[in-house]
Amino acid sequence: SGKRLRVLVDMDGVLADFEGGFLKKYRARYPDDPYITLEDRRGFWVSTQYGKLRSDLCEKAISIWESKDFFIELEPLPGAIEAIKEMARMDSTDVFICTSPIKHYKHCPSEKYAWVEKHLGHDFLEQVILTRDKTVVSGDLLIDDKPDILGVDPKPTWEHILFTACHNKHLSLNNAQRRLVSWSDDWWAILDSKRR
Ligand code: DGP
Repeated sequence: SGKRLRVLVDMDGVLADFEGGFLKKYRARYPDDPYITLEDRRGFWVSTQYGKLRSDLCEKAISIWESKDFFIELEPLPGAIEAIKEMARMDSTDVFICTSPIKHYKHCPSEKYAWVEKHLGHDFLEQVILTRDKTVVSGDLLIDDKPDILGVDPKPTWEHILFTACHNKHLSLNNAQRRLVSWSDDWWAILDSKRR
């Protein structure tokens, strides 16, 4: 067919190691407070699980990702940079990074652009979509580690592929939902399945 494939790729937890970066900086800043290992992480919202551990830890967790340099210093996840570069080079394929900035906007949005420039190059800034509502963005696929992606459009155009992360690996999915376990997994097959 002559139609192009549009792939939306989430940033935190899919391209950038938000969870690892968070834990490292949380432990460095609050060495005497308890923490949750990545093995024990459950639920998308880090602050919710920390708040259940001890109520004051909710705001301590938030203080980490609201700090300057948190987002720019996140490490790429294994294979992520190579995969998205290869995907962007494929014929008839348009790739966009679709990411929700936190509402504390002092550092996060600019550092997300800086991260893309640092790891993917200046030209890739053309592909960045910052939105708090991914349902209004159209595409064939959305690769994202958040289990429930909701917004004003009840019927988004994309198929959500759940990218496995420490917080979602124990979840059982609906029969229909598909996963990408890591960037070593067969993402080419998922794209192929949408081309026919
Ligand atoms: P996205 O991955 O595009 O859906 O963006 C979600 C952002 O929220 C990402 O930067 C991770 C961050 N995040 C993780 N846990 C929490 C939390 O408990 N509270 C807030 N405000 N943001 C969180």
